[in-house]
Amino acid sequence: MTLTIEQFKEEFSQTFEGLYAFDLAQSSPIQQYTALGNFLKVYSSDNWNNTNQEYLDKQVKQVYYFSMEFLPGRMLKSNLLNLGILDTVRSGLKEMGLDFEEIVQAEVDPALGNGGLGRLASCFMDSIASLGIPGNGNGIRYRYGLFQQKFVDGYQVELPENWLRNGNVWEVRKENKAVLIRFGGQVSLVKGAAGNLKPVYTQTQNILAVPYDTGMIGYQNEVVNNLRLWSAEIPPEEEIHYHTIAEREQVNQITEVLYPDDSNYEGQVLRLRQEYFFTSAGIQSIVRYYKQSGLAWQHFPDKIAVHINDTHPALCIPELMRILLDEENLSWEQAWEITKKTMSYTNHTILQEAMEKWPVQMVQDLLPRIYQIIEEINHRHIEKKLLSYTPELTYRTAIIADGYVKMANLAIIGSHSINGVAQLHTEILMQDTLKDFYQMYPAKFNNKTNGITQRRWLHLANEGLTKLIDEKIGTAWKTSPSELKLFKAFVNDPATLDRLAEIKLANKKTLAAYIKQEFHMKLDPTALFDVQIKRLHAYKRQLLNALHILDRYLQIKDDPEAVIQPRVFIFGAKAAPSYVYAKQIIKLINAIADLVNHDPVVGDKLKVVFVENYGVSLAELIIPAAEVSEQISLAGKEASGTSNMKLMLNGALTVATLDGANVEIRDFVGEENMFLFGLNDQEVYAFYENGSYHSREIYENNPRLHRILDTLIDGTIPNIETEGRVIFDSLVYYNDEYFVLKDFDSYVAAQEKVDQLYQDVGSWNQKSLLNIASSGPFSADFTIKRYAEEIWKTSFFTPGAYQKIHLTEPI
Ligand code: 26W
Repeated sequence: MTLTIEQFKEEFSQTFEGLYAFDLAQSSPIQQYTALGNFLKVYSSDNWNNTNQEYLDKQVKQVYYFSMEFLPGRMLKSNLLNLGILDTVRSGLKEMGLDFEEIVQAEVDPALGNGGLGRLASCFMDSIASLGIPGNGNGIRYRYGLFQQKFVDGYQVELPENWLRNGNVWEVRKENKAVLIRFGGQVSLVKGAAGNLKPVYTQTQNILAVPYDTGMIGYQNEVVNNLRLWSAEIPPEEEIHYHTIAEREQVNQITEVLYPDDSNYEGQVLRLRQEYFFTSAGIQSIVRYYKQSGLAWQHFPDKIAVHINDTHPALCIPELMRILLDEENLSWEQAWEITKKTMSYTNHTILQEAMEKWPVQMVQDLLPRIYQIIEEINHRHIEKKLLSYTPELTYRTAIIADGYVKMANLAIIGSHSINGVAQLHTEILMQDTLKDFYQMYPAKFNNKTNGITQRRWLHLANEGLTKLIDEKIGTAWKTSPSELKLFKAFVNDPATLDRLAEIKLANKKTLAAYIKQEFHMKLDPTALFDVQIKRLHAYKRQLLNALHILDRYLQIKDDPEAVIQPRVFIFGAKAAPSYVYAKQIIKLINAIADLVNHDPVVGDKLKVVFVENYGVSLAELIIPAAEVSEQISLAGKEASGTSNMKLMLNGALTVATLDGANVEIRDFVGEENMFLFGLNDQEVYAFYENGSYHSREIYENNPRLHRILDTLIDGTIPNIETEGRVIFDSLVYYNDEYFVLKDFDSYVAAQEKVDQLYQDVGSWNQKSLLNIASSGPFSADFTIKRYAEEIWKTSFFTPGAYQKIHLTEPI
């Protein structure tokens, strides 16, 4: 199916008129965008329908990726690209006198996630569809996304994100596919006709889960998969029972807002309601779908794979058990076999404070039947494992212990596969965090290093670089990411290196223009652009970056004449609203920015920009302009990281600890092409074990650092009386939990090397090119291929079209 510019103009105009019944010339960008979205929905509807139909007809195995979070970013451009009509539509709109970029910007970026976990889920959706894997996303249609961040006097303020204000063109409400979810009440087991026990529920609260489906369009392969997000409503037949506003509100609340926390577990019942709501809805709809096939239950795992993205959807396990036992009358043994074979789980964090565990009483009250099933799973697990393992070890793996239901333990016991998200992370899980389970189930453990989609993060975000790469090595890298390595052949080609530098400069200018417009700050685009973009968390050590900035500031003040490489430090980060320390770090960085940016002695030598409201769209603007990528978490803490991969793909050089996927980045690009520093994870563990780290000694014995730290409390930085003191104390008197002071000297040394290398323009560009050329292995296409082959056992089924993705494993 090819679309000519003329056809597009004609059909688009018709769509517009049909929707709005007035002249296109009078329309707003939001209306133009809405019409274009509608046009695309119709344009891709055959593919969507055919994909569904073929999956059904051929009874192929399908994967369901359950995730509390998705961060798809704006979809217009990527849908156009994937449908192969980006250029046609762009030209058509131009001929019609419309501004394509303005239309693109009119789309809201749906912030239905916190950070890495949610964005990974969306990169995976792109790769799953692009590889032609029968796969579906399953999540929550939050009425409000992650808060909008504003800075007021340097403090983070959170505003509601009403992303559905102008509707959502991509979704299709399917009220005919709704399912009922039961909460609370009492459950008793009564003997059924066949002699088996059947639960009888009384006084439950019934909620309707209504699905909204969005097509996940594969890259030029005619595949359109499905992302299904659930919304909570009062069941029509029960309207009569909901008298008060408060009662009605309680229902809406379930899918009202995303929990804005990605690091601190809060045992709130509303979150547990959300988790059960979307897992039950998803599992019920899968079972209903499967039953259409008429196949016997034992084939369920041959047709269905359910993936649990972190522990948030772990209730998939008891929910499938419930349906198989209570509604389909299977025996426990049959149901358990099927459930285990169906489920697989990814762990995304080793932070103890992020581990989900629910008070027993809460689970019992909200989900009485589910609790009974979890209890039985736990009971059988303990009984069985006591035969082969010591009681100590066995009880450490209990799902229910100390008055809590431990979700990671449930996810592990109920799945056939458990994976970490980078080699080092998986190693830490096996050797430390989950070592008891690793001893019990070594074969369940495996690694799947994260990846990112090169189509959004290079092709769409960085058209200049895409054009250069296409010219040099052809376009195959879009579907065969390992081809990017061919770009290495140009490492000694001055013309290519010059072009690379020109493209980077152009991207820096674009970013500078945005920053000028939005934040009224003027940046010198020839300064070095240094970027740290990720959620704000102490372990990610934005503070280390801040201390280094202060170090530079003091040097400039000491010797204003000294020649120094001008640098712009760019931060993007949201802090969880309840995470006081993280918010204090934001205030500190904003205060440093205020001080530094307005000091005439400093001028262009040093600028600090903290962009407001960081998210996918801003990332698309910042990443192509980045020259240095800050990946400076304390070793052993960052499960993988994915901004590291996106920045590398766009030619930034990485300053990094050996943490998460940085280790593999080092393996592929070589340590001579990045700037490593700091303790490694073993050294950190050794300090934990022997308790020999004393940050105060560093403060006392390191004059340079002493002076920097004093600026936090001596008035050098205005308006941070409280924050400066708290942060100072955490570093000096509370023993610096994340070893910021310990790693400071080696961090500064690495940064000095950055400056030196930047003087050598040719070498810098060569390393930048090598980073781009070495980033193919971090394509989500590879990651997904490994999930599909090794965990889900799904086929690479492509309805109608020729399978376009060619994945030769990178070396
Ligand atoms: C409080 C409940 C909770 C706990 C953990 C909510 C969300 C989480 C997530 C696991 C946090 C998260 O996003 N983790 C990140 O996952 C990325 C994708 O695998 C990794 O690249 C990051 O290193 C990891 O921090």
